[in-house]
Amino acid sequence: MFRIPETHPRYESLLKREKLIKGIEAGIASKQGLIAHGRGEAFDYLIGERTLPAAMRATEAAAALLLAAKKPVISVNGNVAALVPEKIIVLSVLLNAPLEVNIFYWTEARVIKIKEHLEQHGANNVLGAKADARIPGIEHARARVDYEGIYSADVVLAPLEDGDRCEALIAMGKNVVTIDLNPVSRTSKYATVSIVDDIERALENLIVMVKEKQKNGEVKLLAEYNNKENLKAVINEIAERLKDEELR
Ligand code: PTJ
Repeated sequence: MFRIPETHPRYESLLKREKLIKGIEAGIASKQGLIAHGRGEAFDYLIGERTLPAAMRATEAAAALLLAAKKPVISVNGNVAALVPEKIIVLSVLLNAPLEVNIFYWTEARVIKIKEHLEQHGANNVLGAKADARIPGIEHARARVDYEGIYSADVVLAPLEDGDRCEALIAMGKNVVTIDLNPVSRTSKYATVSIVDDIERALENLIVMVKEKQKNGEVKLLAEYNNKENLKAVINEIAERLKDEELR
């Protein structure tokens, strides 16, 4: 991995790039994943590389929804596996929600590599290799899911998702939680709860909130949460920040 000095002002961001490149070299992430990451980076720059208050509210709603789920499942693609394997496993254990490998740029080899990578990081019961069911209404490989996993889940956490599948999962009657730095993506608009934040920060916050709610025995849904309103708040918060940005 290219060594980035910790003193570099963009250390965290550059480290993520290196993790993704390592993921591509290991056959976990797709090359297209780099482009998707670059789009995410651009939004994160506008956001100010921190968690917006509206994103925090979405994260709280997501924690409540996932805790109240009867059968939550976490969908994992190449970027998620390369960037945050440990955190996604911690969340999976806390929620008792299996991880399911589900990739857009499908190859069997990559499904197996991602599964093994997650297992090496301590995950067990990683789904996705069976692919014995199809999500109705989508033509591409992401339609392939495990019957006992995403197909029969009531709540799906699908970070860095594409809009098509999010829409199809909603059409199946599921609740979908997404993590996507783009507040105007089709995924963000379709999801039940859209967390507009970087995957790493969002998972850190989600883990803290799930733990807190579990400690307090609190699984109440956030009745006042409205995803469209929350996305509007995100956009306003980004616009306000840009107005205040000092140009040097
Ligand atoms: O491993 P595969 O084959 O499933 O491919 C994964 C990617 C991400 C390449 C694939 O799902 C894809 O092409 O996704 P999209 O349609 O480009 O959407 C990815 C979304 O994730 C975009 O809206 C990005 O802004 C967002 N994104 C990228 N990096 C991050 C992110 N959101 C949160 N945190 C990030 N680090």
